Order: sequence, then C-alpha cells, then structure tokens
Amino acid sequence: MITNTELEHKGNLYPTALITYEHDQDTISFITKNGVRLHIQVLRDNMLRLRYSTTGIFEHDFSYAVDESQPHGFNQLQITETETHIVITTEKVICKVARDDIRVGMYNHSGKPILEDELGFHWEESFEFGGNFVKMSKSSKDQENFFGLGDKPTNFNLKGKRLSLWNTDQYAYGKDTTELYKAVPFYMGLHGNMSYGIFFDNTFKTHFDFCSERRNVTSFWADGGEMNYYFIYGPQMSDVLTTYTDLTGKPELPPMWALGFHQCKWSYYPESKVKEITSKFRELNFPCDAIYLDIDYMDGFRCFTWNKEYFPDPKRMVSELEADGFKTVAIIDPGIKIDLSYDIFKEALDKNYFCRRADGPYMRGKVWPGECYFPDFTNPEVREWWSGLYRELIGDIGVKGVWNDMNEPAVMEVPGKTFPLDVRHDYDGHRCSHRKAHNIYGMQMARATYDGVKKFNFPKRPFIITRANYSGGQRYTSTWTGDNVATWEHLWLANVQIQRLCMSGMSFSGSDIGGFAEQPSGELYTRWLQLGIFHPFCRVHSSGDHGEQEPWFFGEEVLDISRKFVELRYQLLPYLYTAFHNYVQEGMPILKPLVYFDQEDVQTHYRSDEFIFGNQILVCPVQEPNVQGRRMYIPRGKWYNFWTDKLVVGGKEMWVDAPLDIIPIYIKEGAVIPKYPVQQYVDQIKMEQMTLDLYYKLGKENSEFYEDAHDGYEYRQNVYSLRTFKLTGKEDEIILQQHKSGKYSAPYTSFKLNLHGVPFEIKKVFYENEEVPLDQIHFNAEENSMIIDKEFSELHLVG
Ligand code: MIG
Repeated sequence: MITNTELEHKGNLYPTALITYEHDQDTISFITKNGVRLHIQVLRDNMLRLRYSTTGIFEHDFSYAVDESQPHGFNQLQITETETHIVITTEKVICKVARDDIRVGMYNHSGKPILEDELGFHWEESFEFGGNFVKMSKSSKDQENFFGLGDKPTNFNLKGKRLSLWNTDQYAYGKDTTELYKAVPFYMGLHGNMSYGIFFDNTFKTHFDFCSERRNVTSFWADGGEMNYYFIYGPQMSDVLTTYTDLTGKPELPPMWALGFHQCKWSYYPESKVKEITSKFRELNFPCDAIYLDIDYMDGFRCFTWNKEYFPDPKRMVSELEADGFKTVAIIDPGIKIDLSYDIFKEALDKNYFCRRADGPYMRGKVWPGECYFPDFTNPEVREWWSGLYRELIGDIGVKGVWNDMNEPAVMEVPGKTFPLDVRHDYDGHRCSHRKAHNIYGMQMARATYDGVKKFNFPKRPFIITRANYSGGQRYTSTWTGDNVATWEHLWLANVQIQRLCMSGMSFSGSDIGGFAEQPSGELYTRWLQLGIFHPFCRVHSSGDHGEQEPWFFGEEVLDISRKFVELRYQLLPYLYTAFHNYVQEGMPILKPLVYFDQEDVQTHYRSDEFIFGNQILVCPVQEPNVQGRRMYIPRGKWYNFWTDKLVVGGKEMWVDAPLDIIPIYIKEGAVIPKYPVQQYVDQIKMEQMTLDLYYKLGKENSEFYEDAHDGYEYRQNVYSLRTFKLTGKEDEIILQQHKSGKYSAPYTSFKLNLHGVPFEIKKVFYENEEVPLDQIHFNAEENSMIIDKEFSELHLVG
C-alpha cells in the first residue's frame, strides 16, 4: 500500500506575504506570494465584504441570501500605505491589511479595534471532496459577548458555545441541540459599547466557536465553498441588524389576519372535526383567525390532493370557514409520492424535475407518503412549476396560507435523516452536491411557495410559514421553531429562540404554544400562551397523539385566562402591526432583547427572560410552575406596570407579582399605545373608534401608529396612514402633537384617549390651541379619558 504521508499531514495552510494589490472602484484585491487572493469590497461605509481564494481564481459569485434589489453606496473610500499595512478608510471604519500575512483588522475612527484577525484566514484541503475547509479566527476581548445565529436552542448570549449549522429535523429537540431547522450564519459581537456583525454567506455546513475552544478566540469555518463574509459595523446593534436586513432583505407586510391567533393540530379531520373546533371558538367567544390542515387532509399524503372521504368539498368548506372569520392554512411537504398514476409525480418525472444521485438514479427517500422523489427547488424552472401547482389550492379552493414542513429536507429511516451528500442540485445553474445545497433547500421551497401563493391570492397578500430556512429566507416566509416539547424548559427555550430569530432578521416567528410533543398542564399552557401572544407569530400546535390542546381542554379557569390574553393580543394588533411596519421598512426587530434595547447597560448582556415587544412594552414570562411572581430586570428609564399603572424606576432587578392570570408587562413612560376593541377575528368589526392609551412622562417621548387596509397592496400607492405622536409632559401640562403621513383614512373618526399616571387633575383642554369645554369632548374624570377628533394636530391638557 502506498501512503502519501506528506499529503495526510498537510494540515492548516496560511496566506504568506503580500506581493501586490489593486484597487478597482469599490474593490481592493490583494495577492500573496503563495497565490492567495483577498477581495475586499466596500458596500457601505459600515459594511465590507471579504472573499478569499487559495488559487487566485474565484468561482462564480452567486448568493441566495443577498437581496440584489437593495442599493449600496458609501461616502468615503481611501487607500493609504504604511510600512506594515495597506489601510482602507471609509467614513465609519478603518480596515488594515498586514503586508506580512494579509491578516485583517477593523478599527473605528478613534483607532479602537473592533475586530482583528487572530490566525485570520486559513484552510485545509479537502481530499475527499475537493476544495477546501475554509477557516477564520478572530481575537476576542474579555468583555465581548455574542448574539444571533437563528433558531439555536441555547443561552441567548452565545459566549462559550460551539455550534454548527446544518438544517435538521429534530423531533423533541432539547436545550443545546446544536443543529436545528434553520441556518442563519450571522452573529453580532459586542464589546466596549461597540457592536459589529459577521455574516458568513456560505451554504455548506458551517461552524461557529465563540470563545469555547480558546478563551480569547472566536472562529468560524465551513466544510467547503468560499471564505466569504460580510463585516458590518454598528456601533449600535440596531445599525448592525438593520444593515444585515438591508443586505439579506425584508419581507413584505403580512395580511393583518396572519397576526391574529392561530389554532393547529396534527391533524384536524374530517371536515366535521374542523367545523367542531372553529364553532367552539365562536361559541366560547375566543378570538381566532386561522385554522390549519396538517398532512391528513391529503389523499395518501400526495401534495396538492385532498382526501375526499374526509373533505368531500374543500372549496365549500373553505368558504364556509371564511364566512365564519377563519382563514384556512394547509400544509405542503417536499416529498412527492412515487406513483405513476399521480399526475404531479408523472409531470415532474417527465420534465426531469427531481433530484438525482451523483451516479444518475433519482434521490429516493421515505417520508409520510412512503417512498418519494424530491423536486430540486434550486432549479428556477422547478420553482416556477411548483409555484404553478398552487393554482387550484389557492386560486380556486381559496386556502389563504401555506405551511411548508419537512424541508430541511427530512428523510425517515436513514442515517443523518436527510439526503446523502452526493445528491446533485442545479443551484441556479451552479451545479453542486447536496453538501452545498442542503442548507438552502428549504428556503428555495418556501420561495417557490411564496411565488405561487402570491400569484394566485393576488391582490390579497400571501401568508407562508416554513420550518427550514437560510439567511434571506425572511423575504418569503414566516417560521416556527419546530417540534418542541410540553415542558417548562421548552417555554424558556421558546422565549430565547424567538428573541434570537428576531436578532437574526427573522422576526416573523413563533413556537408551538403549549409544546408539540407531549401534553402541557393547564398551568404550563397558560404561561406559554401569555408569552405567545407577544410573539410575532402566535399559534397553538400539537402532535395530537398526546391529547387535546384547544384552550377549552384545560377547564374553565385556564379558558378564561387564555381568552383574556388572546383578547389582549387582539387589542394590541394596531401596535403589533406598527411594529411589523417598522420591521418590513427598516428591518427593526419586532422583539427587542434587552441587550439590543440598551447595549450600554452591561446588566443587559446576559439577560434573556425580559424583552421589549415593539418599542415600548416590556414583557417577562413566568417560566416556572407554582409561583405567584418572579424577579425581573427593569431596564433603565421609568416604566408603568400595565396591570396597576404603578410607576417604577428601572436599572434594577425587582420582584413582580404574577399569579396565574398575570404576566409581567410594563409600558415605557410617555408611550401612546393604539388599541382596538376586542374582535373575534380581524376586521370582524367596523372600527368606530380607536383607543389611545397615553402614559404620562415628565419629558418627551415619540410613538408611532401605522395603519392601512389590513390586506392588499394599496399601501404601496401611498394608501397608508403613519401617525407620529410627540408627547411633552410638564408638571401641570401634557402637550400631544400628531403628525400624519399617507393617504389612508380609517373608518373611525375619533380617538378615545385614556390617560395613565397623570400627576395633576385636568382642568382645561385646548384643541388646536383653542379651549374646548370638557363636556364637549366627553371628559370622564373618573377614567381620565376623553374623545377627540382623530385628525387633531395639537392637544394641550392643562392642570
Ligand atoms: O414528521 O405534518 O414539525 O409541526 O405537525 C412529522 C406533521 C411531520 C413535523 C412538523 C409538525 C407537523 C408534523 N410534521
């Protein structure tokens, strides 16, 4: 036997000294003696892209994550040389490349290091597959902390963790399971009040080590592909995150009904069962907007078919549900049953749309329908075909939303629970193996689904939910955290995971409330729902094989408390919708973890129980059984207890009462919160009056309130309404100014203004600087409320 020991022991390879560099427009290209090439592209003053090639040759530049429609541009790009470095200066960042070994350091304009290479770029040749294992290591500071990385079920602050990204179907996963359903290779570092982000846009299996192997080193690497990453500078986390979402894209505004309460189970069938559930919601006056059909609605789990025994006339059923205020959402999986009499299978076979193994045969795997072939969603022609398959389901039958599952892709009864690595993919014309396409398979399926639902539901807005995803997939779909378990630990995990998804550009997310596997106690269900009404996506789902999980199943007390909280979500819909508007416009996360809310306050760096819902509501779930309250951290500033209106001064931890019917909620002082009346579903009621809850502050605070038609696309033609409320509180006066933009006019004409925490008695009210008699505005001294014209521009309430 001949062994090539030299090859076997080649190990890590490193760039050598710089020979030369070139500058062409926004890109500076460096080349080393051993042929390594580094491209640094300046996209924005605070965003640089770094690509490395070990042969001097780059492969075709292509990314599923990057949103090409986003404009970039910078104000300054200057290149200077020192004896030891080539220095690139933008308005925000100074980037130094060492002549010795092309190690890179990023600094701010006061010379403070933001992020410096430790070993920097290095690689190992991959003898088995070709190409390289590409690696990067960075020095990190003692006080540095890390956040991001998608759906990982682990501590919110990632310091000390080593994690890998390989989309995996993880039924009943646990805390610290490293590979879950999504791959979001983006994280943020924070030290010395400076935050930066790294987006490692590589779809192979990627790995991240946050000071786990070595205390002062952070590294990331991939099992193939290119060392291709974006460095984004803050210094605020909000600058980093909004730049990342500019790069990878934002979704369109969902229809408002998608923000209502959703009920799901595996599975509601036949039709009479579905109706029994929906009627019960109405009978009990428990608000609900959507009902889900899991895999059993299909004929033998064949996608785009119906089991006619269970659902003899789906179109009629869907329209009857709709008339009762329920939208129907149906599941669609990627596996297509091998069955020559099944037209969709036949067509995909004829058109060569299924994935194949390296040596030619189709990729065959077992999922719910039995043996299946799988469409190659990385082929644009296949995506086009797939989107067309929704014609009947959406366009004719009237299903309003689609739920994509099993798209990691999941395969049963095989090692690794997914495709073998040799499976071939089109990858939009850049043919590759499953090693490269695995992590984007689910995203491309959701993308094709989005296109289809959008096309056939137009001019209404589409609603998609997916289990697997990759960075940028937020452009197409919402998501949930998969097969969790009905345990208290999973309630804790749901809280962390949704905050983390919000920090990873994927705000439209939620967990299976109450847990998917096993069955919650009434207490656990209640506590979970109290948290879930603050998640951007709010759905109860369970596997169904452990008993019922409808809100009435746990008895009268749980039902009443649950109703009270779902009603609260419906009251807060205009506030939540405004948070969605800020997310789709600016990339602002809908939930703001405390570290994001106030990064200067180091107390927040290891906090994860508390979060800010939207901009002004602080929430902290109860995550233990048998308690009457908990300790929580109140961030700096002053906050009103939502339940008692008692004002507390933040910047400290305190005990908060929270018996079973209470979740700790605090409102930021100065906030003006828009509220709807309770409805059983979105747009049930023609709005006659909008409530504004105003929380007094000595000082200034701005609030926003966005509205439009709740569905459709007229908002893009300026038919929206964005109101800004500027509150100025004085010892004996409140001034409230309103500025409105957009052409939308809501059906109501007045606001009911409820005042909270006002330290003086209101004696006079001036409307547009003219005094109005208190009875004319229906001033109610007991409630401290009044009714005012919605178009006011300035209001003075004087003591
Ligand atoms: O192998 O469609 O995560 O939400 O109910 C299980 C049945 C397949 C997994 C999903 C779950 C869904 C279930 N699916």
